[in-house]
Amino acid sequence: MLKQHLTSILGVAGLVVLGIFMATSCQKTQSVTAGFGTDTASQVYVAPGEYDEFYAFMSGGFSGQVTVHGLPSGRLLKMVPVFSQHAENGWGYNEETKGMLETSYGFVPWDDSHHPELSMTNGVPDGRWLFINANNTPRVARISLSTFETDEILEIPNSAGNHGSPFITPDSKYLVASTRFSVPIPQADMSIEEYEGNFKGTLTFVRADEPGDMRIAFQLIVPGFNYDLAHSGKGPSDGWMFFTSYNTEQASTLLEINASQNDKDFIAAVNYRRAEECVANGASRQMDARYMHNHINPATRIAESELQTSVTVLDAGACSDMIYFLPTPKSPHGVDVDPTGQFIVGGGKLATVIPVHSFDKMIAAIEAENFDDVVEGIPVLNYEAIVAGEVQNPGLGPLHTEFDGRGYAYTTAFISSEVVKWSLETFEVVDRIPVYYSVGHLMIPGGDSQQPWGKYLVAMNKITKDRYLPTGPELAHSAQLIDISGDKMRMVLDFPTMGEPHYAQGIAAEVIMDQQVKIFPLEENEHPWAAKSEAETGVERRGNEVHIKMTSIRSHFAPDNIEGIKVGDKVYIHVTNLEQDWDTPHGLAVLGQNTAEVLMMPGETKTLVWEPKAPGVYPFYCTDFCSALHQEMQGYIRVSPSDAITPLAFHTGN
Ligand code: K7E
Ligand code: CUA
Repeated sequence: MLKQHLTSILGVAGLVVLGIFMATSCQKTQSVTAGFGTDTASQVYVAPGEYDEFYAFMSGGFSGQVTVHGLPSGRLLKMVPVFSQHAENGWGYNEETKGMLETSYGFVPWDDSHHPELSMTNGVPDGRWLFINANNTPRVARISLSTFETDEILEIPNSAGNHGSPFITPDSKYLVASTRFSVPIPQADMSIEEYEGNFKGTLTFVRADEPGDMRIAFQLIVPGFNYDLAHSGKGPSDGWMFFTSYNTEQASTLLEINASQNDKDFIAAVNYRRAEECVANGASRQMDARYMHNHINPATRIAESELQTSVTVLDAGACSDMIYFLPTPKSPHGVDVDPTGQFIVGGGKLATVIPVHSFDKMIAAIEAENFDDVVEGIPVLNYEAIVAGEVQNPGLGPLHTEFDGRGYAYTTAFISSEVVKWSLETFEVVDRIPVYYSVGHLMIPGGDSQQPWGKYLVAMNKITKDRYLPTGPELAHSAQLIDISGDKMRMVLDFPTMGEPHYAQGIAAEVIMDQQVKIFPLEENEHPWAAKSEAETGVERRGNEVHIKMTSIRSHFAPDNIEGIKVGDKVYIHVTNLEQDWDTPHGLAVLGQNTAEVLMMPGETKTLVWEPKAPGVYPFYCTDFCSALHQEMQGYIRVSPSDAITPLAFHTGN
């Protein structure tokens, strides 16, 4: 993304300018750090044993995952695997979770995740779920905030680069997914030169409020621009969704120049209740499409994948009064709606101002049919008629805006490496603070909702340079915590992050800390190979497949001595963790296995597949230091030649 941003925002000449700018920025570090005193230190200090006030969910960017940090300390609490295999707990490696990474393209072990999004009730983050997008192979995922585990992934068909996603409505009914790249829809072998008019974009509305049952309500087929980001309306603008677009030039090559021609691109304003009506009235059509829906069955805790074969599409021209283009300077990136729902802020990355559209004026312009143009059946509203104001001197390269709930907006400026604070009343900049360096998104807990917790702001920077001890060519990305509780912003902490966090979301810890699942009740475990007591353990041969039903409890496995396995066998070791105490996982690993460990939470069954290659005696052991006798938690499996007649035998104890 950095490279995209750099080239798209700056072009080659601009990169040179940025280089000079960064050199000067770097010199500022000294004076800034010099201003830190004990007040600042105590503000972010969370004493041993104490809890942070906020959870921050940071996207893992090209790691494909999500990390959870505490604020204000910045401490890393957890990494939640989502779109990428994660050897630490076997996510995407073991039999139970492999299915979560199935797509219409087959098994995909990686993705690039940008935007975490908390579920909301009445426009306020409610702590039920976190959603996140996969950019490369278009998907959206649901993470439960009771288990901090991914339990559902839906692929998005007719999309290519699921960037503008998964922004959610105030009631969590829908999340959206807009395609960054326009492509032929349906896909077709076509000359790239035939882009204009033939390539299309899609804006997808996914039903999100029923866990385990995410599904596509409808997809809008829209002109072949690049759709970038989105945000839902709220309050008066509830029922509308706003999507930025760039490359309204419909260029297919050298976009840094060719997609930077128009002074204004568009924010697409979609009245999705009108879209619902059109679908209900039969204006939509069913289209063949292949996409996967994966979810973890809560009873077995095994991923179930289902290929979907049809999607409801609605051509923008087939539904009047549904979609309007708001002209917005220039190649806008973020679109953010203030807590009152009245102002729609465009992050025009090549613009010299921050355009702020008024929702009321937009409605008035629609009613007055104050249109400048019609593009592929979509009215383009008159800019002067809808703009509430333009923030002057907002910094160079404005990208993203969040809000404090006290009448101020905060916008990141990528090129000038700063956060600017401006008034939603006067549209004047009231404060600015340098950040280090090249900030992308920013996050205020609840800062895109109707009720921000307007105490802290996290700037997520693309370039780290001299902020930490150097670690070779690749440096950790840098997040910076800014206190926004007073008139003046104050930088209070740097903390490194994983992958490349684009966006993040935050929520008061008290909203979710008491809903945590501590164990999975054994009696509710419906895994077909669960052993709910040591009496239920055993070994079963089915031709070349051997299934071992094993249990783990501090501090032994049962069985822990197994014989009768042969070279050429495919051995499924199903381990049920019999513990029913919080924070007592066990792990399992076997010498020479070609996969990751499995890590079983209390009450859960996980399956490790092992195909022994040569005769011998193979130890296995518990990988998670679970008790004083953890190091005793081990066993042996004897492997005989393929033609041996070693009988199947297993035991624990003598
Ligand atoms: Cu990097 Cu939201 Cu993908 Cu902006 S995005 S920074
Ligand atoms: Cu079980 Cu270590």
